[in-house]
Amino acid sequence: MKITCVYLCDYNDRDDYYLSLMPYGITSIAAFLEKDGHEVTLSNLSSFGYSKGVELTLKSKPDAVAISIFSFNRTESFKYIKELKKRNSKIIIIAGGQHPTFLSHQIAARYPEIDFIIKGEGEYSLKKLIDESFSSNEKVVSSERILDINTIPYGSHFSGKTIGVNPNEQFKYIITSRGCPSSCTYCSSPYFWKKKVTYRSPENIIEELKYINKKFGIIYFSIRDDNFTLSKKRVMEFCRLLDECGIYMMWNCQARVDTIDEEMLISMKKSGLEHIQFGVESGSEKILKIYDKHITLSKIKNASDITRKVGVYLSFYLMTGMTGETDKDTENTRILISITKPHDVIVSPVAYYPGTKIYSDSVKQGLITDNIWFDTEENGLYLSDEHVNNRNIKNILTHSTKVSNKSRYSKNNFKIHRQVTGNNCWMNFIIEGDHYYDESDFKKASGCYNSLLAEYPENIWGYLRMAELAFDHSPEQALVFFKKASDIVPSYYGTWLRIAQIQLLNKNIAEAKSAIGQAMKLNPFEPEIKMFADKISKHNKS
Ligand code: B12
Ligand code: SF4
Repeated sequence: MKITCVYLCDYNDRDDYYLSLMPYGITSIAAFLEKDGHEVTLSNLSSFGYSKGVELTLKSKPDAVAISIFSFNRTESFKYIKELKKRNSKIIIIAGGQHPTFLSHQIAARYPEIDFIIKGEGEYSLKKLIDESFSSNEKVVSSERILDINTIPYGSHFSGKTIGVNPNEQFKYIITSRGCPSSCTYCSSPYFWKKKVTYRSPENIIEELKYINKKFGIIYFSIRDDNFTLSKKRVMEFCRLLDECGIYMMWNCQARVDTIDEEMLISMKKSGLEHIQFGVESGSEKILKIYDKHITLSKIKNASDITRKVGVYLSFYLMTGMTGETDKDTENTRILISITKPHDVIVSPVAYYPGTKIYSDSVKQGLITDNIWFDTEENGLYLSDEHVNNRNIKNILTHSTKVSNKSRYSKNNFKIHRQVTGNNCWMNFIIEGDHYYDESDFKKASGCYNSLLAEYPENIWGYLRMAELAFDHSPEQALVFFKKASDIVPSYYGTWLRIAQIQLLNKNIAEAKSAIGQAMKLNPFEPEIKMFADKISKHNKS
């Protein structure tokens, strides 16, 4: 069967990096259906808008369209669905994802254009519908949890036709587990995954990393699990294998502050962890209790201290605008930032999402009804008014910038990092070298990167950093380093772009053209590559 797997964000958000990215779930569904023998197109229509998106979809003549809907892209998605059905009523439309899972019956009643709504984990339920040629009389289908997620292909393994998908960006976000045992009141994960966690094995994750490294030249990845550090045993084995396989990818992940310890963080850093994001949410115990977060300020401080001691960049997710939150609570968040010294913070206003306790409590109390999702086209529906949220966000961000400027890692920190991790940790050289680079102390930076290469001659990051250091004053030397980097990971587009730039500086037009052609082949989506390719072609003509 011909199936198109679709995602599109609101057209106004088309330039927002995160909103315009395809969610992992729909890529997983596409890879699964492809493995099952179907002709699948993976279609990210975010940059086209619903109307052009429909045109593009019709061109590939699908029998069925599977669309992933979140709350923030519901309006554009529903417009797309209506238009698609109007243009070709024979196409079967199946909707799934977080938003339809929790509002299935309301959506089914309002959108007769949708043939089926699948609640929960979609792979096998969708397969069943297809295998039965969509003969089910039930419009809303519930899914069973997949017990062994190692048996399904990972999203990046999809090899069919794509529209609007940049694999270099898309597939660097990976999911290694599904679900979370906690029950924070603002999050829909506990209801969606019923608090049951399923894990991919460390071997399975490493296989994906080797694959994306080789095929797409991805050298930095991001683990987006609800809480990657939930199982210490799994994390330790993952880090051991990643370290052992010698691909030297840098990475980041998100975690709860109560599920990390020093030993784990050391292993993570040694395997390439650069940056950890903790779900901290607030510096007020009162607000943390309202969120049912089950963490304390002392746990937050402890996790932050360990992170700074081991020498990984520390980042907090924070929220503001909870009902009952006062200026005193915001002040407590500022105090927490001063004490814990995160390198960066991300602050979001508390939003209603279906499937969260905050949402169902507000419905029960009669404060809102499910109609809010249909009566307004707003992407985000927030608990507090915009003015208060914006003021608090600005307040916290301004403070955090001041703190992070003062609390960058310094010489003393580096000494401790080396003591804690031991000498065999390549990330120490990177973090230390980058610090000196930012301070314009190029001699010291070069010392760090050189030491890295002396110990790890196959580490691409060492060559990339040395090349950047040499770029302005010694392009010839930079070229040597970039060429070495391209030998290690030939499919990384960034190296080819830089090689092209140096070749143009050296007036080697043919070499510049060849290198930019290579970069363009590897990543035709990158604006800088396109611009440079245009520049070279103009150069040729003149
Ligand atoms: C990873 C993640 C991200 C990553 C996404 C990276 C990527 N390329 O995937 C990043 C950091 C970019 C991100 C950003 C945002 N996120 Co986010 N994110 C998550 C998180 C933690 C995991 C999602 C995930 O991949 N899960 C694993 C996969 C396998 O599950 P899944 O996506 O749900 O897909 C399965 C099912 O839903 C279903 N399914 C999905 N689509 C379809 C379609 C069909 C046809 C069928 C049959 C089935 C089906 O089958 C899939 C496979 O089993 C969830 C929380 C959670 N636990 O789900 C929040 C979550 C999805 N994010 C959320 C939000 C709000 C956002 C942002 C808007 C935040 C912001 N303000 O910028 C942006 C939006 C970006 C985007 N395009 O999604 C909300 C969405 C709430 C809602 N109702 O809309 C969630 C649920 C967190 C929450 N608040 O509770 N996010
Ligand atoms: S916010 Fe994080 S820890 Fe809390 S329930 Fe959601 S995924 Fe789990």
